[in-house]
Amino acid sequence: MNENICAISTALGVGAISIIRATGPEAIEIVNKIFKGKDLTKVDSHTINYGFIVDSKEKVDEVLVSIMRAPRTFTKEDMVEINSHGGISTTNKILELLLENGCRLAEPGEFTKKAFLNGRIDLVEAEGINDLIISETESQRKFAMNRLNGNLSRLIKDMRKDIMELEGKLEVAFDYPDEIEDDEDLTYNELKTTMINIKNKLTKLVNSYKDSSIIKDGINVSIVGKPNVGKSSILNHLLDQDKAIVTDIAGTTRDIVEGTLSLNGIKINLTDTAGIRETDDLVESIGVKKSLDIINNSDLVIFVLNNSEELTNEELDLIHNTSVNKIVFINKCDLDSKINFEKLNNIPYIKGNTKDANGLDELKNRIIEMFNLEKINSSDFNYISNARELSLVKKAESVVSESINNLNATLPFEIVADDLRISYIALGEIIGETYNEDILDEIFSKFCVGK
Ligand SMILES: Nc1nc2c(ncn2[C@@H]2O[C@H](COP(=O)(O)OP(=O)(O)OP(=O)(O)O)[C@@H](O)[C@H]2O)c(=O)[nH]1
Ligand SMILES: [Mg+2]
Repeated sequence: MNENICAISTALGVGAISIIRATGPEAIEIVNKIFKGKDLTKVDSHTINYGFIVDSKEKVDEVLVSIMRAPRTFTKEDMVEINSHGGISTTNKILELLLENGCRLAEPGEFTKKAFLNGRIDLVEAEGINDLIISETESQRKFAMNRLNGNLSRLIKDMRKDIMELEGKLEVAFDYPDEIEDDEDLTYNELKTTMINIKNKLTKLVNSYKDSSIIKDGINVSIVGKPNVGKSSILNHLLDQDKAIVTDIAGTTRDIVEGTLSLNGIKINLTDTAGIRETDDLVESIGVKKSLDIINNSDLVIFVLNNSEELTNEELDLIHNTSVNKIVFINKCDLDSKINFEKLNNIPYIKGNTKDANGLDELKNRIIEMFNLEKINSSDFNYISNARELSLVKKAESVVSESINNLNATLPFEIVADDLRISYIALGEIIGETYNEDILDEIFSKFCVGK
């Protein structure tokens, strides 16, 4: 923990500025050894200092060095940030000098790990930092900021406080049963109400996991149908770019074509597929197999039909036999229709054409409705975000449910209190009140080096 670590914190490449960071009890002394300018060991905390990084006497770069002394820093240890000119060789050279002078190369996320171990942030907030760094959409950013701001941590801490109080009351009741009658506050009903309240909050968190996966990973949408119905044209329109090749030759798309768009701030991972048909062409048949596989890995399938051709049994079978969410898009509605709509058997459809971009807004709105994207985007973003948190919240939820049952069954207060303690510990694990090294390693290994 007390080691001095360093890393390049900006992306390594050609850029105006790079930041090389160091933290630890001797971080300032180490940087001072390779700095020509003021004596950094004597400057005030939270100052930016102009000078040069030097190797023996040779100037390596002209830099600005931020000095931040413990404990008012990200890691709660002394911290130095060197703003150098960007570029691969200068940045690497400065890192090399820090390594030669006593720093060790930081592991991924090690700065944040120090911040956690030194009690500056909890685990939920730490994960929020990484979520923020990797966020691509507006809702991913809001979601990450909510964690980083400590809103989810507060919710969990409040629940733990309620559980602790409840446990205290139950223990009093167990130790001094006579006092129950005298103490108006301590009635079964009140205890039960508090426990049900906690249980409801936990259930809400468990249910939030679905929405948080949508925010974090986006929605996988595939565009599927016979050759030449206009799948690639639809992809290009939705992405607003000419990503996939469009021709009037059936079998143009042979491999998948992917792109992303944002709907209500949520990432939509769109996949255009090879038109599905029987074919002797080896390459095309592999593409067709891929198309069929993709259907089952999608959150939503857009089945495209050609308005100017009759519906085939293969198309109907595919639509009816697909169990994932689906939207039927009848394309080429600028042409005369040959579709027998009755055969669709009440499956809802959208009519449109890509020539005038008709029906595509309706298609987007249907996706927004189907996945409740408006609600997700206007919610409080107090969601749990990964399998670790989900399993711990589920554990707490089931134990609280169990203790409500035990209270109903008038089991001894001691048993109810024991169960509540288990839920208290499980919630504590989410914020890192208790942890083991493996869990920390797993969490921080996903971070960038230098964060
Ligand atoms: N009239 C009309 N033609 C369209 C429409 N949408 C696409 N097309 C034309 O239909 C042909 C096939 O379009 P694509 O988008 O390549 O069709 P696809 O389904 O991707 O075809 P494959 O990749 O072969 O499976 C092209 O000539 C398009 O210009 C439409 O709404 N109306
Ligand atoms: Mg195509």
